Amino acid sequence: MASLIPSEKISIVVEDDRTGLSITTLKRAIADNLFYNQGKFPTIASKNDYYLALAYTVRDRLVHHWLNTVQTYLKQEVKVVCYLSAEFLMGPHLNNNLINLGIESRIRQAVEELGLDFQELVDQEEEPGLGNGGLGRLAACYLDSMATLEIPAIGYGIRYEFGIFDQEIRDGWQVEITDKWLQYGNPWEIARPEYSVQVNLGGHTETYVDRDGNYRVRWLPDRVIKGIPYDTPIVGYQVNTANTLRLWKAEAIESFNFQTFNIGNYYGAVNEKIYSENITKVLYPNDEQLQGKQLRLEQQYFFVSCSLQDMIRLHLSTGNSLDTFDGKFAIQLNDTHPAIAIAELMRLLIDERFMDWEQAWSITEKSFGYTNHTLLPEALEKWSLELFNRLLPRHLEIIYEINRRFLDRVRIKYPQDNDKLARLSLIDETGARYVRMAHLACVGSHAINGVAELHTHLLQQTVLKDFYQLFPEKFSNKTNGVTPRRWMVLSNPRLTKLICSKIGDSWIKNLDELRKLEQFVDDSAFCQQWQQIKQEVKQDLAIRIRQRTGIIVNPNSLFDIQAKRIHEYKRQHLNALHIITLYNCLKQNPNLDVIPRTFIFGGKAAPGYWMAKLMIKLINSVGEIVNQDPDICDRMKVVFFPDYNVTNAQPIYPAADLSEQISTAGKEASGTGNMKFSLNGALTIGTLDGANVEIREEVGAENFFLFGLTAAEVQQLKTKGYNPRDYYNSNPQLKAAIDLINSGFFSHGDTELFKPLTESLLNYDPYLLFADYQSYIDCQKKVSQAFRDRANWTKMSILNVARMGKFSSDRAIKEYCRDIWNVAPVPIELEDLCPDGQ
Ligand code: 7GP
Repeated sequence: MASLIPSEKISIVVEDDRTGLSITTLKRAIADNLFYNQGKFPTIASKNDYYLALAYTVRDRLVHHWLNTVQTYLKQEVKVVCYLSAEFLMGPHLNNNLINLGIESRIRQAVEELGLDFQELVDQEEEPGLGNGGLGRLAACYLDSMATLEIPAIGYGIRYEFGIFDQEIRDGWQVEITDKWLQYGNPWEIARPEYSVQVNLGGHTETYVDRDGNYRVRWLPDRVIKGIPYDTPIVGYQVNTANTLRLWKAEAIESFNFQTFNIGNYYGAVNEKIYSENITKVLYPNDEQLQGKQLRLEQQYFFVSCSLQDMIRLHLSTGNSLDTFDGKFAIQLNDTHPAIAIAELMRLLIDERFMDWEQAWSITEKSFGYTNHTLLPEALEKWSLELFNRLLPRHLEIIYEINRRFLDRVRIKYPQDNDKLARLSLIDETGARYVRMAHLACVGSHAINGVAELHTHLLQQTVLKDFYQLFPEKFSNKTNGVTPRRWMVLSNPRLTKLICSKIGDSWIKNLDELRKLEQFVDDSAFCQQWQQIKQEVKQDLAIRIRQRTGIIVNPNSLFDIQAKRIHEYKRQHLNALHIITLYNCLKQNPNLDVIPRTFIFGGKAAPGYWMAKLMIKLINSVGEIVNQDPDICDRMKVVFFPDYNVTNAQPIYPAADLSEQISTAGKEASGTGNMKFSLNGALTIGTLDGANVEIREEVGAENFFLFGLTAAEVQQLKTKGYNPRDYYNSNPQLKAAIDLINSGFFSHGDTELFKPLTESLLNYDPYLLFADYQSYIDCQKKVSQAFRDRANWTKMSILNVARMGKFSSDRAIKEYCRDIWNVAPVPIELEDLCPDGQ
């Protein structure tokens, strides 16, 4: 007799709650995690409990990728990129992981079917703000690209307990609030105390003779600290690869020093613990400004030593000898912050593994690459010999020896050129004596790179000129890039959808394919959709602005945005001078027909950088007057969006019409915000600085608003003798703007408040605002004119996006792999979870 129900109709698939992807399973997994991980009934669960339950549900679904990746690397003994960086500005993980795993829509559906608001849960995540700005965010984009390109990589850094401070604006001033990002737990990391290492500090060295009669050195430290690794998976976009971000936390060797404890010195014992844990307590919130603090050098040495010991452990664990170390690791120094790694690897190989100097040096040089991120002299790291010797006595000896051998070679190449020797030396002896970290990085690396064509060129002609003459073959350029996954797919879903509907989705992994959009610039329906999307995201941002600042802005106005760290060289105050100039014009001529603009600023100032903080106050003070002036009638609004970070940046880039990239030419190494804006369809007003030069080359001069002096002209003007007061005296508009500030008009009559800023401009103006002022004002007029023709503006916007292929971090990483690291992709196969069928 035939069965009542055909058998194929009753086949039931039971999915594992940890891996299954059906909506039913996902819902059950979230409920399960809520109950068993959070220990909560739905009735009393907070939003954060739900967020954590969701995060664990997603994490479960990537563990498989992660473990297989690690296993494959170990089994195949592949060469691994070790990206050493004091900063990784990752941004929130949840959404990014969903996109890269390709499970966003399912998860959203499951969450919504549970009666929860998906966005509300996403908003619960405290972003790991373990970086200041460009340098840290670049490291994060590179991790995404390496995983996506299936490049074996480990990001090594510091697990700061407090990341970059949260910014509040009170009475127009920046106020810093501690970033307690770990307070409600971090579901993305796994502690690996079993791989802890010890790091020494202080003390002294002594020589001894080993059994074979060789002279050796040992370091007798006076402090020993434990480094504990915390691992976070970095999932590639639609590949099986999940690489590792390994961040180190400092702890005392023993939780309590029992000897001290037993003799009754309880506080002394606890103090030692506190002292050790201090090392990874807080991120230094300065970008491009050296602080020279002992704790900072301790941080640098701590994470570098932990990471190198970890690499050696990994290498030896596969049965290899250290002779082949450089064939298995490509170590990239993200600026000089980890440059002490060069001396540390030498120490580990020579003192601890008894290798001879020549072999150790050959391995070291072949392993390291060094990326420079700034030409600003105040950012070039140097450490006083006194501090260095006190903290790292053995490393100072090694650096002296590296220097002795290096200068011997220089002497042969340039006989009797003592100036050259002094300029190249790893030790600065021009005044008080210092170790020059950039010099250590150059001598100890086989590759040195800048981050944009102009920047690399200037490096070779200025700060690293002598090194370039000595080793031209070490130098190359690697123009920065940004990941289109976070900075387009995640931040701008509407535009992503439109683009995919026209050219498919392969551009997400191969950004050059955006070129295919060019064929639609004359398709009026497409242009209309493009414009419509810009309008919608501007509306979204307008709502956020109102929520955060109370300011009501008009989404039809031109959104003119400058979002980046606040710094004199980035010239947010030049932008402010334009705003004041426009304001003066409107006051003089109230019926002037102008394009309504919303000026939006975002960015943090280093807490100790007084001038940058005053720039924030100026912007807010100008806003306070302009936004409420009835004569202006909503034709101008000035907004300072507080707490600019990755989370807040995501809705900002897509909403820009105009991107402000107005640094003094020759000062911005590359910029990456410039790329994110342009990728999202903003047009750029910018100088020929950093990667602006290459962006303009790619999008076409006719689609870029250029102004200002070139780097060469800046140099000439400075050499000739620059007098900002001449510009002030001869330019009535400029004079009116400065005078209005000085009159106390923006400061409730206080004529002193902004004096430090205006006086600095009038007397020094180190970043040549006055020299570029008129050119900037004229260019802004062209912007306004161009915005009147919306159809043409939209075309320019489309062409900007279509021509951004070069600025994918995938392109940049491929160049690093080919020219510096010599590593190749390693595809990951997902093995069965239970290979033996258990
Ligand atoms: C930044 C540069 O200012 C920026 O132009 C570049 O795009 C970015 O690095 C990535 O390369 N530098 C820093 O963030 C920084 O802190 C000091 O530099 C070493």
